[in-house]
Amino acid sequence: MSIQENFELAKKAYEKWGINVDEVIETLKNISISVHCWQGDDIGGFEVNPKELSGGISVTGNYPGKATTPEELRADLEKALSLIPGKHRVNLHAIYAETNGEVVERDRLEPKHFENWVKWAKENGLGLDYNPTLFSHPKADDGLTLSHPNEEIREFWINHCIGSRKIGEYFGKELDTPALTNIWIPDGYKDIPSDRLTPRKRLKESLDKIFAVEVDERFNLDAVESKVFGIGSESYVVGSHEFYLNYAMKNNKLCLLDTGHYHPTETVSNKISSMLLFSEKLALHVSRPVRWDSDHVVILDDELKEIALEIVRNDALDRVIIGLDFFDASINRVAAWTIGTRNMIKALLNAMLVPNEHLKQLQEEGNFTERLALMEEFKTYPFGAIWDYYCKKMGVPVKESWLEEVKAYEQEVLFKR
Ligand code: RNT
Ligand code: ZN
Repeated sequence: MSIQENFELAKKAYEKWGINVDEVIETLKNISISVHCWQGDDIGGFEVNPKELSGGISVTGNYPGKATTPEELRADLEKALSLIPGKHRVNLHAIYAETNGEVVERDRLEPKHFENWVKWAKENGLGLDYNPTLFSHPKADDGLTLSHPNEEIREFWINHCIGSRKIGEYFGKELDTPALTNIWIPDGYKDIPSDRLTPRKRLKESLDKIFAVEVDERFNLDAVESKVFGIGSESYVVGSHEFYLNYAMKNNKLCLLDTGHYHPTETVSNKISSMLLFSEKLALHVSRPVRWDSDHVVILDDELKEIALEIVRNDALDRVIIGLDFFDASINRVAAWTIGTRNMIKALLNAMLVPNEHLKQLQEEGNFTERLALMEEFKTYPFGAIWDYYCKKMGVPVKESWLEEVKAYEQEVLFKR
């Protein structure tokens, strides 16, 4: 049976439940995922004197072919994006600035250092998002940045974050879609602190200074990302969930929830509705923690499906900014992007192909038997047939055929590096 025939049959099955498949496809087309550039080069970046990755995060593996120049990284991203249906965004970090061989300290970075990225984004119809880089730097060697006891160090990072918001604003203006500028810091202690309050007070003051600078919200949105622990900050993280949740609420900033940054039995899917009741917008870093915040490639697992369901059933597609955050150097990096991003889109499609209103109603009526029965039955509805049709319609490879393109690219480009 052809893709079209399979699609027609599947469509009928969904239509029985009042799901308008054509509408679902139109909606899906307009959802942009923010694809993180750092999967392409193991969070290396292009600084003139690059420092080893620090900040308690880690990339393992040495699969050949990683991008070592901006041109290579953009080419690899283009390849991956050509295998992913829809129009998306690319998420940059400050270390991906292009300074023409000149050493430019991070607190001196300006929009001009990202001109090539913006030009490329325009050519490819992409939006851009941004992150200041507060790790892999001598001034972050103590494991403290915005909360550092030394004022000069704090000032350096404050200025870096202020400059970053302006770079975000520049992206938003140039590309006609607001950039999300997300602040994540590694600050914390390996061992039990004797004072938890003082570093948090300093972080609060630093953030106040960063956000005191006026940046146009039409072009740049500010987010803050919490964490529960990192390598070397096992006992205490300054920017904890409660810290940023309160900070964001009081100061009208976005909270960014990373799926690897909570206790193992705590899920982001269960937090989304609570966040949406109190904030207009919410940002996500969709990742896959395996035993710890390991940043594995996102797979179509129960939690990913549940996250997508929460966004869709709460009618929040335009309120949740979906970004990805994983880095695996043990497999082909273009494939990693493709697998993870296609899965995020698949999860959203799956969520739209569920009779969400009917299931809500059953719950309201206390009919938990039917709620469970239908939720389970829908797991084996022919959602793959709709996905295949969608890929075909969007002009990207259907099913696993994208793998052939990655293999060819590997032979022709990646292995020759
Ligand atoms: C680290 C955070 C952070 C980084 C990226 C590179 O635990 O998740 O978002 O992964 O900024
Ligand atoms: Zn993250």
